[in-house]
Amino acid sequence: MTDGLRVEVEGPVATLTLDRPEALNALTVPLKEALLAALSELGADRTVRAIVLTGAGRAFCAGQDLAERASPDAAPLEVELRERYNPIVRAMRTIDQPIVAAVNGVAAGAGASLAFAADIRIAAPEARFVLAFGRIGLVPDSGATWTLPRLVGPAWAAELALVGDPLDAETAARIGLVSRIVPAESLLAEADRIARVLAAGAPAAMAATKHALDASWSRSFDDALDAEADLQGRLGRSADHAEGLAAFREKRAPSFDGH
Ligand code: T3D
Repeated sequence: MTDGLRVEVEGPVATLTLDRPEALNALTVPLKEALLAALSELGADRTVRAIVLTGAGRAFCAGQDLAERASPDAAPLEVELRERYNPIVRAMRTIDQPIVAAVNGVAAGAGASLAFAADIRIAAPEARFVLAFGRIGLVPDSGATWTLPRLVGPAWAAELALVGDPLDAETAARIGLVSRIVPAESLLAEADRIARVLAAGAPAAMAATKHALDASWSRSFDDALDAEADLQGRLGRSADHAEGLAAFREKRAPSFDGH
């Protein structure tokens, strides 16, 4: 445990639990620093192949800790964003491992932005997303103005960001913000199962897929076709591709070692 973050690594899957349930896992400076450090360390650890992000207690994350923000010592907002929030969500998008957000309860403000920055989101029926920024006179941040329209399209992004009504899990699933709803008692087990499926994939292919999906937003169709051909050429020469083909021929599960 470090400053409100629990890091558990079991084989190829790391689970990061935001663990300040008394404040709905609101983000303090120590928690943000611990989260960034954990993402950086795990991102560099080739034995970790997938990451689960979740919250302890009844919330996923209530965003910035507002008690800390009220302190006269708090950094100006733009500094806090540039030095802490942005590096966290940037790390989530740039590390090679896919991240599964298990949204166990309310995800508000930058807590929602963290969920949006994951690769896959699953939610408990109790989950809700609150773009709480407007209520306190701020804009969506920590990447939400970029991630949200890409996840749900411009119409729902505008409704969520401007109207700001809480979005329940069922509606979140209907509009594609979460892939599925899982009973609370099995949410973490399901997130772990998905993470282990991801972890069993060829790591270079997983990473290339994650980054190609992100890059697609700033590419033309022709550029995406070119990029796919380049990636396929590189991956097609990999030992993991040969292993995948051999496993198919031999009717067994592949064992990818990342080469
Ligand atoms: O540095 C920067 O500021 C820049 C970055 C900004 C990004 C942001 O995240 S801005 C948005 C900050 N977050 C919010 O505005 C959300 C505030 N919280 C809420 O609106 C509500 O708490 C929730 C909708 C999340 C949940 O409502 P509810 O009714 O389920 O719970 P509650 O009773 O409001 O909260 C329970 C406890 O958690 C309560 O403490 P208490 O009274 O039991 O001692 C409450 O104060 C605490 N809590 C909830 N959110 C925060 C928090 N404590 C600190 N910071 C919070 N964000």
